[in-house]
Amino acid sequence: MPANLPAEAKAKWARYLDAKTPEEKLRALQEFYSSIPKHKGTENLRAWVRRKIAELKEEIAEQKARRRGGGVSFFVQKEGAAQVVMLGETLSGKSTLLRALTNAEPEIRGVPFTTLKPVPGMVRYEDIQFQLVEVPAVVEGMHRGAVWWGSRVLGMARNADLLMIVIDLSNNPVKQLKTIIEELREAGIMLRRPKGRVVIERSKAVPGIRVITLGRLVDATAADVIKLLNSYRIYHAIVKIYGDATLDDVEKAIFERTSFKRALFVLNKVDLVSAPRAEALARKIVEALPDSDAVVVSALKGYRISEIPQRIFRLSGVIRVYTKEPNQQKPSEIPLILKKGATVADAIMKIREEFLQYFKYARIWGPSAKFPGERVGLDHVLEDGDIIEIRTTIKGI
Ligand SMILES: Nc1nc2c(ncn2[C@@H]2O[C@H](COP(=O)(O)OP(=O)(O)OP(=O)(O)O)[C@@H](O)[C@H]2O)c(=O)[nH]1
Ligand SMILES: [Mg+2]
Repeated sequence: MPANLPAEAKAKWARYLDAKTPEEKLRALQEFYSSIPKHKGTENLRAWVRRKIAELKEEIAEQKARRRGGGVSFFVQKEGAAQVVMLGETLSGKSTLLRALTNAEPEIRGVPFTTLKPVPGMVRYEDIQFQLVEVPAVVEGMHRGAVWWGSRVLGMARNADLLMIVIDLSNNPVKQLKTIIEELREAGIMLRRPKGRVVIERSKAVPGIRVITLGRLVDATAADVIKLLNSYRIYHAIVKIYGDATLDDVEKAIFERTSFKRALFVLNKVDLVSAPRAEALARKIVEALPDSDAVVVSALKGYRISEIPQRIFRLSGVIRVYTKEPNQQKPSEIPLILKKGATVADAIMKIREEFLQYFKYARIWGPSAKFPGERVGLDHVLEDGDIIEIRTTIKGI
């Protein structure tokens, strides 16, 4: 970028966003692609759209195969607070870990490429659960079709909330790390956070466009952001700005191209190697990728496996917020799952979007409250463990 797309292309993009079925999306995206002018500024965008088109084609082919009753389905419905996709070379111990952490029972045979379709399981952490999904092994060159599952696995990684990267310490771990990071990079999945980040949540319930600046807009005003979004025919959305973001970053966010992922590196089979060297490697990984985490384990012996759920929770960036009815003492037992940085408005969107229009104020108990029962507005940022009570102008609520 900057892409400086003509109005025609922007209109086509709007049509893609409104498309419902994969077939409609594919058609709209192909039309969008042909309306993008070819120059240096649109190179990345065009590459990204081509990738998206290829993925949609696969999704459609997979659906067809499923309807005929054949083919392997790669779609795993998200469950729990976040979906964690396990990536690793074959025999790194993904299935052994999945068995140790969840109730899933994937096959373990000690033979390469034993797992050839996604296997999900649930990991519990305190009062929430995460979904862990083992997928077929990472292979060098998979992004350009070295194996048939290549783009499907990478697609699942892009769709994941968090990655778990499993490394076999006993078999040239540095090479495995390089291969996996390179395959991800080629697929547009970055493990390093960009300087600024923009999240656009489209919702018809939002009256107009709300720009929430949690960081800084470097080269533009909120009015510029609204103008840009309107030029893409986006009229109802919450735009969140983190870090130092530019108008370019906002435009990238329109195309959902920021696919930064956090990863938990699980360095497995420490029972076969020197533990201090393994720990040194773990430290090096976190130094190089400060948004990631690394832990040294033995899935076979159960060594330090119990640390994994908490590390997943910390990396997932989810917070738990408990709702309370006015005039009641006890909050809900099941928490609302929100993202770190979520506001009262986000919590309301999860509970009942219509409440946004009738919102009066919220009361907060817990970590984000200055004092128990503090009255706050829609922009108040919530924290893990908060209790929230919502007051609206609707009688009795
Ligand atoms: N010594 C040792 N062996 C392990 C450990 N974890 C897994 N293994 C062994 O490594 C082999 C492969 O384990 P799997 O869990 O099947 O590996 P995978 O990554 O799921 O492999 P694919 O599904 O084929 O990609 C099996 O023989 C396991 O018993 C460990 O911590 N230590
Ligand atoms: Mg396996």
